[in-house]
Parts: sequence; structure tokens; C-alpha cells
Amino acid sequence: MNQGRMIVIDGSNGAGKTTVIGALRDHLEYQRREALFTREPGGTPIGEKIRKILLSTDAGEMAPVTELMLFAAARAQHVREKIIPALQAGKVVVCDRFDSATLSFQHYARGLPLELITTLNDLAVDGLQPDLTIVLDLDPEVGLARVGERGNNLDRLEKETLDFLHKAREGYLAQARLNPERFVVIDASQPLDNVLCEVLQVVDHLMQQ
Ligand code: Z5A
Repeated sequence: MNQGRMIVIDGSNGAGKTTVIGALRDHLEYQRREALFTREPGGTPIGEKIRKILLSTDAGEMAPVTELMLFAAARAQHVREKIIPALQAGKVVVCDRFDSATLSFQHYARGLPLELITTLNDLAVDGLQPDLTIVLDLDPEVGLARVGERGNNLDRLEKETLDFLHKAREGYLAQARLNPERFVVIDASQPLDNVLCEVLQVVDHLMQQ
């Protein structure tokens, strides 16, 4: 049986995750690899309902610990219902954000204690660790401008202060420094073709291992 692989595309808001994942879908299809494309928060009916709560801007203030537990609850369902079965079936799982986002946003940016994040993440992922996390790194101001040009309304987290988004960015870079064997940082301020080329190279390298 093929070995399943898990690839996470994560990073600064508006850095191009959705765009990169589209190209990755074409690339893996061309290689005739069976793949599951999914996202966090979301990926399951329960997770998508939780996503709406997390990103909506009309539900009033959310306590940081509530936010953390909702991300963890969506992940716990996602891992068990979708990701583990896909990996067991030998598929490549490509996930738009994962536990690296919780560390960046809820710990580095929001300031919740690392032990609390680690405990909840561990419970949610049930021993699962992505084979590769690609961090698309971009100045949050540039990312917000890109999202603005795309014409979507900003979600609850995108409406946070720039300082918050800068701290989240630093959180990704810190995680990549601490885990160089499974994190790759790609400069997302480059022209899109260069970003895509680097992403596909890194993914192909993983698939050959
Ligand atoms: N969050 C959290 O706090 N804790 C967690 O545990 C998890 C998530 C899992 C939802 O994420 C929010 O939840 C997110 C983190 C938090 N909040 N923030 N901030 P999301 O993934 O749904 O939302 P997002 O990060 O804001 O993603 P996005 O807006 O969909 O952006 P994107 O997918 O990275 O970018 P894109 O749509 O591919 O590209 C944006 C535009 O830029 C688009 O018009 C592209 O054509 C253009 N683009 C892309 N690449 C380039 C280059 N290289 N040059 C020029 N233009 C480009």
C-alpha cells in the first residue's frame, strides 16, 4: 500500500495559501496521486460550523480560551473523521493550516500559555504530525492589501491589530527555526510563479523520500 503523506500549507494571512493549494491540486492530479484537500478550521460538517463561529464578526467578543478550544474541537473532529482515514488509505493530505496556526495565532500572537496550547493540540491531533509544513511568509500589511484587492470582507482574525498579525508571523518563523526537519519557509512576496516553483520542488522532494 502507498504511504500516506500529510502536507500543511500555512503562514501569514493573504500570503497565497489558496492559490498555492490550487496549483498543488493540478500537480498531484497530473502525477496521478490520490489526494485529500482540506482546511482548518473546517474540513468536516462539524468543523465548518465551528469555522463560521470562529470567523464571524457579529457574535461579540470571544474569550481567547474559547477561541483556542473551538480551534482544537474542529481539529479533533477533522483528524479523526477525515485526515487519519485518508492517510490510512495511502492518500496525500494537503491541509490549509493546521496546529502550526494555533501555536502562531493563539500562543505567539494571543499570548495563551504554551503548555495549554500543547495540551489541547496533543489531544486534538491524536499523535499525528504533518510530514511537511510549508510556511508562506509575508508582511501582514502586504497580505491584508492582497485580501482587500480580492474583494472579500475581512474576518474576525484579519480585523485584529497589525501588531497581532506581526506576532503571528514571527510565531511561524520561530516554529520553522525550531523544527527545520519538517518546516520550510518560502518568501511569499516573490512573483507567484517563483512561489509555486519553490512549493512544487519541496513537495516533490518529500514525495521521493
Ligand atoms: N487560525 C487560528 O487563529 N488558529 C488556528 O488554529 C487556525 C486558524 C487553523 C482563518 O484562516 C483564520 O483562522 C486565519 C488564521 C486563524 N486568520 N487570519 N488572519 P484562513 O486560512 O481561512 O484565512 P486567511 O489566512 O486569511 O487566508 P486567505 O485570506 O484565504 O488568504 P490566502 O489563502 O493565504 O491567500 P490567497 O487567497 O491565495 O491570495 C490572496 C490574494 O493574493 C489573491 O488575490 C491572490 O491572487 C493574490 N496572490 C497570491 N500569491 C501572490 C503573489 N505571490 N504575488 C501577488 N499576489 C498574490
